[in-house]
Order: sequence, then structure tokens, then C-alpha cells
Amino acid sequence: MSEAPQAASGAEAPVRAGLDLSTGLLSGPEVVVSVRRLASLRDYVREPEVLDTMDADGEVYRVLAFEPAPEGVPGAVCCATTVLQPGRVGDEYFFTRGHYHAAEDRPELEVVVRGEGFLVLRGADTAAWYEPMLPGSVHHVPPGVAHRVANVGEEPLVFLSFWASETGHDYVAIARDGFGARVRCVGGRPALVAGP
Ligand code: M6P
Ligand code: ZN
Repeated sequence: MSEAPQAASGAEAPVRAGLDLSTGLLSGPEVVVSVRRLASLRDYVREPEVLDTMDADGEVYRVLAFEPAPEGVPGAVCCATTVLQPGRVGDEYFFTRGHYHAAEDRPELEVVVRGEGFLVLRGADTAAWYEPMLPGSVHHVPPGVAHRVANVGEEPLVFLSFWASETGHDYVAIARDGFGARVRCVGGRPALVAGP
């Protein structure tokens, strides 16, 4: 029979962040919450005039981030929970802005806790493609690949992301050029549709 593990002697270190394994939500004194509301996505959606008829203050997604080192500074692994609400602007499903990494050689990992989504990916010289996101699915975003998530289900999409602290976010190219494709409802089903 194995013996019970002995407690190590010395001072107890505080837990810096906690993950609720059933909901996927991160919490703790170092977790920073950012909320993104509909109005801030006006320049990103296909039909801004439809967005103008909706609740500008409505929450589209929030990010609960635990970043042990500041963005751009090497030395830590960061993680975040993203909670992306269900909904559409016209036929376009709610989505995260999407970004390249400032450090082009840095990848990212996404793990889905709950909901259904499309992980939309594109390289600087490649057309967009996607991976379906389902509870438990794990997605590797290779270096140099822009990534955006759309919620194609009827409940909040909750996923965890992991990246190195030196990675950095670069929003400029996506804000200007988009992904060249959008996740839209076509005949009652989600599809990645090419177009600006
Ligand atoms: C995931 C990660 C984060 C990102 C967030 C929201 O949690 O990729 O790094 O910040 O999604 O996406 P965006 O920054 O593109 O709005
Ligand atoms: Zn990223």
C-alpha cells in the first residue's frame, strides 16, 4: 500500500488563479476581465447598419486573463477564458476580433469547455479555413496564423487559450483586411463564406 503524501515543510504559496473545471471560468486576484460590447465591433462586421439597430451596449464576449508576465515580456505562460455569447449581426455569427501575433514565431492553444464554434484561421498568404469547436476539442494555432472564433451555437461558447507572454497581439492587419471570409448562417446552418 502506498503511503499518503507528506506535506512539504515551509511557507504555503498562495494560489494565484483558479479554474472552475465545470464552467471553464478563471478567477483570482490576478485575473483581469475585459468586456467587448457590440458597438466596438462596428468596424469588423459585414453589416454595420444592422448592428446600428441592435443594443450597442450588449456584451459580445469577455476575456478573463491570467498573465503572469506583462504582454510582450518573455518568461511566462498566459491563459485566458473567453466567453463568447450566441447571437448574430444579420446572418453573421458573433465573433472575436481576431489577431495575428506580434511575435510571428509564437503559437497558441485553444481548448473548448462548452458550446459550439468555428475557429477561423488564415495565414498572411493563404485563404481562410476553419476548425469546428466542440466541448473538449483542442486546437493548435500555428505561428504566423491569424485566428478568430465565431459562436455558431445557441449557448455561450467558452474556451481556454494558452500562449507565451512574449507573444503579443497584432490587430492592425485584421482590422484592415479581415479574414477574407465570414461565418454566416446559410440555409439555417453555419458556413464559412468567402468575401470581405
Ligand atoms: C483568446 C485569446 C486571447 C484573445 C481573446 C479574444 O482568449 O486568443 O489572446 O485576446 O481570445 O480575442 P481578440 O483578442 O482577438 O479579441
Ligand atoms: Zn492569439
